[in-house]
Amino acid sequence: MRVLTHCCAGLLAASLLVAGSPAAFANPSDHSRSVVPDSGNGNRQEVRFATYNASLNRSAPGELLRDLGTPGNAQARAVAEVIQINRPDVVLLNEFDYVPGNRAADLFDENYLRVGQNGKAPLEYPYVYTAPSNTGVPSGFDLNNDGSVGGADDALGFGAFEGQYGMVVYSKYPIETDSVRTFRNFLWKDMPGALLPDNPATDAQGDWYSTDELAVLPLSSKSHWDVPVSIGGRTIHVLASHPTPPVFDGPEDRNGRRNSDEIRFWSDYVTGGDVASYIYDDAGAPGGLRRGERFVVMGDQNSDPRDGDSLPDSIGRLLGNRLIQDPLPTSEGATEASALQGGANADHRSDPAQDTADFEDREGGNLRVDYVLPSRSLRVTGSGVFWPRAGMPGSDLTGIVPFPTSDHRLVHVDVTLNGVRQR
Ligand SMILES: [Ca+2]
Ligand SMILES: [Ca+2]
Ligand SMILES: [Ca+2]
Ligand SMILES: [Ca+2]
Repeated sequence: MRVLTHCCAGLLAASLLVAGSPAAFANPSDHSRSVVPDSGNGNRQEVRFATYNASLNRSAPGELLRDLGTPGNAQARAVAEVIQINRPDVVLLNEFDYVPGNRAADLFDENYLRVGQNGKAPLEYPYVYTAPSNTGVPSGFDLNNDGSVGGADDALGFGAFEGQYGMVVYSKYPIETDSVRTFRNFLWKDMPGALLPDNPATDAQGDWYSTDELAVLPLSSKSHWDVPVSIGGRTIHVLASHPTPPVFDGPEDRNGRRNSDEIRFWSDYVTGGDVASYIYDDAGAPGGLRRGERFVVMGDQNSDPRDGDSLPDSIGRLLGNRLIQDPLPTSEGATEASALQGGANADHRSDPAQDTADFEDREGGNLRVDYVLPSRSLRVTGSGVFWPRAGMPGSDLTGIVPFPTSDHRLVHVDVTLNGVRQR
């Protein structure tokens, strides 16, 4: 199943869940990342960041709420087990339908993450952030130029209903809710050099979208969020998004072009200064990150560095930003799957060990699309993709079509912070 990924932007809708102690670790692998006394000032703290396109999207409004309302949904249980095995401190879930009032996000926490799945230790995330998505919001225009107005393809972001394919951040550390910035409403046309698509049937250039359409069309197919997380007195900006897949369009490549610019947004944002001066958030505040801020770009970017259908250099521009480091997470399962599944995988140029999604293999093949990219100011101590080889523990959770969890795999990166305040 090639699941679409389009996501959101929006109102500040973080909620503080049950105020359990973030330090109440319940698993040996958690202890390995707990506070360690440092020889100098303060302490050393290891923090695991993860991104996971969990495919917890449904085909109609209300369905996810119903599935998460009880602890018995098989897919949600398997997704929670994957998270409990990997035990991230901060995790972004893509393809998680947004329900106003954070209801779906809260139910997944309460009925799944806080319940030990299949013998795994429960997880407590006292902090969660989610917000509305552009997916499924009617634009009022014929954005796909098929002669009629309405439906998933004419929405501000592809989606059958408002909030479909949304996203959510769970954190063991406090989210600085008052400082969250969202970029759901930033207009695509306001990005300098925007790759606006062309209608090949007309002489005019860059005219796939009319002036009236460009006046309402956001850059973000879902949303772009800057979610600051406070860890021992240090702030790390979690930069979350889910650019549109670069497919499901025509020769004009409107989705490929939007995908590329959605990724470029974060490169400009972390560069800051004049490069980011065109950016404005949903509250009207201009600009990008200040120099020296720590950050982690996370999410399903729907772009492989060398394979697949995204525009050349889409993810490459982000990976090549001198402020960003790429820990190159890998798994043994991805290498095995590429060889076993063959087809398009045989012609791929990217190292199959870095693939993070198991897509169809006739034309597309498996790709690296899910990323955790820390700022160079953070010290990386580990990384990985949760994709066990067939028959190994956990392989029943990744599986093959039809997937028990998702066609994507959880990606994690560990960083060490020095000189943090003891909690
Ligand atoms: Ca249409
Ligand atoms: Ca034209
Ligand atoms: Ca495949
Ligand atoms: Ca591949």
